[in-house]
Amino acid sequence: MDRSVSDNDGNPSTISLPRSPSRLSLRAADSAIIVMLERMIEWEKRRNRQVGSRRGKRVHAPQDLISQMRDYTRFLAELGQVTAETVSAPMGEGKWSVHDVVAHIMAWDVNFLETTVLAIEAGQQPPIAEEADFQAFNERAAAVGRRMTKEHLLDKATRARVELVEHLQRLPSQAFPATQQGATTRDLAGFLDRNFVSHDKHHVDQMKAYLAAHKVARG
Ligand code: NI
Repeated sequence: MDRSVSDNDGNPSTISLPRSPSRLSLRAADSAIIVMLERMIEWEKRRNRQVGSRRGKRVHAPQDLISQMRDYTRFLAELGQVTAETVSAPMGEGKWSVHDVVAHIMAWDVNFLETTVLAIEAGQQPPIAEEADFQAFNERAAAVGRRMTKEHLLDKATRARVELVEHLQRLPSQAFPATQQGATTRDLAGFLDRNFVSHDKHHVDQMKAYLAAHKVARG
């Protein structure tokens, strides 16, 4: 027997509803949807592979972003080897300490997981703010951090980043380039690049420069 005929006749996945169109036309509709979904998935994959410039706007592969976000925990592990004195000393006149910056990044990790990632995971479309570095929030984060020992802070900061990364990994790939609804919204991938990958790099470069200059103080 011809295979295609047997597939058409006996496919158990054929949906039969009362007063539905014929089985054949339902199957045709199913196939059309499957073809369309396959095209969308292919398009999505191609788009995600493109890391670079498109009309001046960078397009990011979610897995690259997530793995770069995970890399931050390696820096935190290195800080375990630095004395608490070096970590808690201001990096310059009137500047934050390494301790403050770690508390700052941790606060954004926790905030972003709670306000945005968990909501997307639950099928909602939370607004993604364009700018996430607010003075009051940052002051509060630094103050909270100063109540913790270096070890406690590094432990909490590491857990916060690991948890954020784990939740991001659970999101479907289509959550990343999708523009979320809201007045001042951006796509999740662009947001992760600016407010996590680039933000991490900005602060880690600062902290590494400071630590390199204070190598003598390493314990
Ligand atoms: Ni910052």
